[in-house]
Amino acid sequence: MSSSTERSLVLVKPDAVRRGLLGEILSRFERKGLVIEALELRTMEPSLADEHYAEHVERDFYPPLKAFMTSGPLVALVLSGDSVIDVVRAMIGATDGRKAAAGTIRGDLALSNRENLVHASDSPESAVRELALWFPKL
Ligand code: FUP
Repeated sequence: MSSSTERSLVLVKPDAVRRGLLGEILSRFERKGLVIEALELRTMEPSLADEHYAEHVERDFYPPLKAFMTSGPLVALVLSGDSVIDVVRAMIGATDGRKAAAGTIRGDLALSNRENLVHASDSPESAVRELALWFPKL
C-alpha cells in the first residue's frame, strides 16, 4: 500500500463529553500513532450544524440529530497521519452503535444510531470541506 499523510476532521460528540469518554477516545487516536494538529472544545452553532450536515438537512432524522449535536460542548479535532481518513473511519465503526463491530469506538461504547460518539470525514473531499468549516485558519 502506498503511504500518504493526510488530515481528517473529527468531532468527539456531546454524548462522549457528557459520558466522560473524551480521554478514552483521544487515547485511542494517540495510541494508534495519529497526530492531533488542532483541538477545540466548543458548542456547535445551529448554522454550522446545517452546513456540516448539508447532505442530511432534508432527512427525517435531521431535526433530532441537530438538537443532539448542538446540545452541549463537543471536541473538534484535526488529526493527521498516514491514510488518516480511512484509518479513523475504521476505528470508529459503523454508524449504528448496535451494529458496529466490537473493537471499534462505536462498537465498544455506543448503543445508538444517533448518539454515536464520533464523527470523522469519510473522504478526502469531505475532509477538505469540513476542515474549512471548522478550522478556517488552518
Ligand atoms: P457516519 O458517517 O457514520 O457518521 O454516518 P452518516 O453520515 O450516515 O450520518 C451522520 C449522522 O447522522 C450519524 F452519525 C448519526 C445521524 N443519523 C441518525 O441520527 N439517524 C440515521 O438513521 C442515520 C444517521
